[in-house]
Amino acid sequence: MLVVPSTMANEVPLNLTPGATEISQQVYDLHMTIFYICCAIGVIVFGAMFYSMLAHRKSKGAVAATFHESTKVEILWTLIPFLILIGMAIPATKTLIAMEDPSNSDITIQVTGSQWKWHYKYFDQDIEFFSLLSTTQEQIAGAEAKGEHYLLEVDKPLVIPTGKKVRFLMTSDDVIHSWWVPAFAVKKDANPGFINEAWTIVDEPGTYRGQCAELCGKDHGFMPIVVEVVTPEAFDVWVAEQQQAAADAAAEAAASLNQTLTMEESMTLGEQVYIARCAACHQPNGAGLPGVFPSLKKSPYILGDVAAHIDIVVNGQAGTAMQAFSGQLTAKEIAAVVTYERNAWGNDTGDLVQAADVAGGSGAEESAPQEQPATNLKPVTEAVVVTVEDVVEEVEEQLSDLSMDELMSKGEQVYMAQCVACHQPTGQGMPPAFPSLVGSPITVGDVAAHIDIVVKGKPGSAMMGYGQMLTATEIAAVVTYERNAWGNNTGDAVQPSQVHAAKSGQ
Ligand SMILES: [Cu+2]
Repeated sequence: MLVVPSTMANEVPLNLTPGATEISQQVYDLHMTIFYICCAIGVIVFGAMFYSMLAHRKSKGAVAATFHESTKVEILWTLIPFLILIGMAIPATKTLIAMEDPSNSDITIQVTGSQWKWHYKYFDQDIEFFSLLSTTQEQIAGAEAKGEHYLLEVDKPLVIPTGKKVRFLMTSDDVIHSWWVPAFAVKKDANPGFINEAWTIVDEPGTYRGQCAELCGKDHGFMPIVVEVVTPEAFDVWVAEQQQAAADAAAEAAASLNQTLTMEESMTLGEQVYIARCAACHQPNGAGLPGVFPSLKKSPYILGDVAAHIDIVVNGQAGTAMQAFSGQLTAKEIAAVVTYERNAWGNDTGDLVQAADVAGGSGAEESAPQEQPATNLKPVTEAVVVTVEDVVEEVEEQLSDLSMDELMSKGEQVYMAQCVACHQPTGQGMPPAFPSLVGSPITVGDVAAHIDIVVKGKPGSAMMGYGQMLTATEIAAVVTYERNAWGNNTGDAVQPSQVHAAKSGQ
């Protein structure tokens, strides 16, 4: 083990541990047998070497033997290693065969690795759940003291009974992971598209910990394994509880479809879900890790169509790391996290999504009336926020004229943040979906029309209205940038006051 938590360091000597199962004991014994054989060979070979060098040294008058090609010696030095290898292969093969024999198991559990969590499914008990790291972000960031089981604790451990043969079927949803619990001597690769088998019988009740042992990406070190081994009676109780909990959850999920959460309730639940499920990639502040995990701040996915946003959370996005969360989260949780994303970090859309919007999927007709009051509310909520900073800002904007250089550098920033995904860094777009801005009638034509399309968007196209998202200065800058970059060279410097007129006319 490369990484031994400091609290465990004194319990873990440099040697393998015997583990907690018969198989792990066999593996340990095998390891020790081979180790002793190696020691014996080392002692004999080095002993013979040093004895020969000392006893037959030149200063004692030793004369080298002159014999050549001794058949006897050649047979001996072939036969002895051969016998040693056979002697090692017999117990090793026995142990390996025993490890690879999952027959006559009492319980079968499918273990699916995914970036970056484990999914357990009990075949006969009809139980399945995800097991996620439960170490807090504060501990990881060093803002809090690290707990005893730092990075080796999960929200929902795997539970198995003592004395029963448990068969594991390992597979993966994405890349290769490896399910490793040292105390069971189980370490098996989980490959997408394949099923590997392993098994264990544990006699000692207790908590056993392990880790993913195959480098599987960014959070490889954050998908630990915890197995609770309990008595068969306690296991039966646990199974009954889980089945009851699953039934309750199903009933609650059904009930939640008719339930309407307030914005506050939705934001609180949404934040919890976001931090647990989304923050690893999109970051706690929504900024993502651009280039790999897109920012959710003022992103077109978030500020655009609600149904499309829900769809991407429910079904994932093919060809990207964005997973489908439909099997992992309830409709209520998805609704809350979508609401959270649409209102956190300055997104402030005012959209409140309910579980019914998510469960429908096809519920476009259901979500339509939902959206109506939400959009009606928007100017109210925004007006409250707007008065404080934005008015001051806009007054300032109207007073100050910006230089061409200032407009161009700010405009480039805004363009790279807001426009580049569709219109591309070179302004060439991706025709026909996203038109080129190089020499286009919009960017070299009438300035007022250009401002108008940026402020209000273009109905029937993917072009959104940026009037609510960007300040007048930002819009002025980006319009200036578009009119002068990539050889457009119109020489037009658009001032915030020009945009302000268009924005207030909205
Ligand atoms: Cu992994």
